[in-house]
Parts: sequence; structure tokens; C-alpha cells
Amino acid sequence: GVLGVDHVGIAVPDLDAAIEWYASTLGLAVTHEEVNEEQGVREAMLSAPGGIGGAAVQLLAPLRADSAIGKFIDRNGPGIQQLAYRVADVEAVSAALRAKGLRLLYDEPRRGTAGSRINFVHPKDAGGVLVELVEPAAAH
Ligand code: V0V
Repeated sequence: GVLGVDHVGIAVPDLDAAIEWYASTLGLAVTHEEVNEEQGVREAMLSAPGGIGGAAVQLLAPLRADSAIGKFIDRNGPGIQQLAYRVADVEAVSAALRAKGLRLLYDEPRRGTAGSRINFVHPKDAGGVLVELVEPAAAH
């Protein structure tokens, strides 16, 4: 099942400007940064140094105008785009939600941040929230 909230994803037009804003305003630090070509994003994970270790903030900037984040910003402007729940087994949770009639966006999990495996529930089947399921890469 769901283990907790992993991260909150925020669509931003300019990743470097957003990283600077979160650092200087809220004191959040980047723990991971990468480009995900398949998802069309440049993304950064942020957390509070010495904080409570809660959910991360994921800043998502579009690589292309026709990407999910590009379209989201076009339609809504910058803002919260998704809520990601951590799961131990993304296939099992996806199957359980499909069995309840929810639409999962992918037939098979795709690659997410830091080698994780991800899928999404369509926002129209989740109370208007784009729900991501994220199975982290195996601990090493
Ligand atoms: C669209 N809608 C949303 C939404 N995006 N509602 C809440 N939150 C969002 N983020 C609503 C929209 O206002 C429309 O409502 C309706 O859904 C449109 O649905 P659609 O035509 O089926 O789809 P699109 O073209 O608007 O695309 C939405 C979806 C797309 C969710 C299908 O964004 C997608 O494929 N997302 C999954 C991939 C993704 O988000 N990648 C970026 C993050 P009305 O107007 O009809 O009422 S990558 C990531 O998170 C990584 C790498 C990671 O965490 O590791």
C-alpha cells in the first residue's frame, strides 16, 4: 500500500530561479537534480537541512512547450502540479487502483527521479489531484 507522502511537485518556468527563491526565502537545499528526457522535465528535489525529514519539494521545469509541465504552466501558470505517494511495489498498487476502476496513465511503470519507478492516477479519478506513485530505487 501507500507508505506516505514522498514529495509535492511544483511546476516552475525557470528551475535555477526557483531553486534560488526556495533557498533564499525558505532555506531549502537541493538534494538531487536531474534531467528526465522522457518526462520532458528538468527537476530538483529540495528539503530542509536539519529538518524533520518530511516530504520533499520537487521543482519541475519544462524542457519543451508540449511536455506535461509545459502544458500545465500554459493552462494554470506555475503552481502545485502533483502529489506523490511512496509505495513499496508500484505494480501492485497500480493494479489495486485499476481494479477499483481508476485510470492509471501508464500500462507499465516508467523511470522517475533517482532511478525510481513511477506511475500516475488521472486527476479526474483522484479528486482533481494528479497522484503519482513512486517506488524508490532499491536501497544500496
Ligand atoms: C491536467 N488536469 C489536472 C492536471 N493536469 N488536474 C490536476 N492536476 C494536474 N496536474 C486536468 C485539466 O485541468 C483538465 O480538466 C483535465 O485534467 C485534462 O485532462 P487530459 O486532457 O486527459 O490531459 P492533459 O493533456 O491536460 O494532461 C494531463 C495529464 C498529463 C495528467 C494526463 O499531465 C500527464 O500525462 N502527466 C503525467 C506525467 C507528468 O506529469 N510528468 C511531469 C512530472 P478539465 O479542464 O477538463 O476540467 S515528471 C515526475 O514527476 C518525475 C520525473 C518524478 O517525480 O520522478
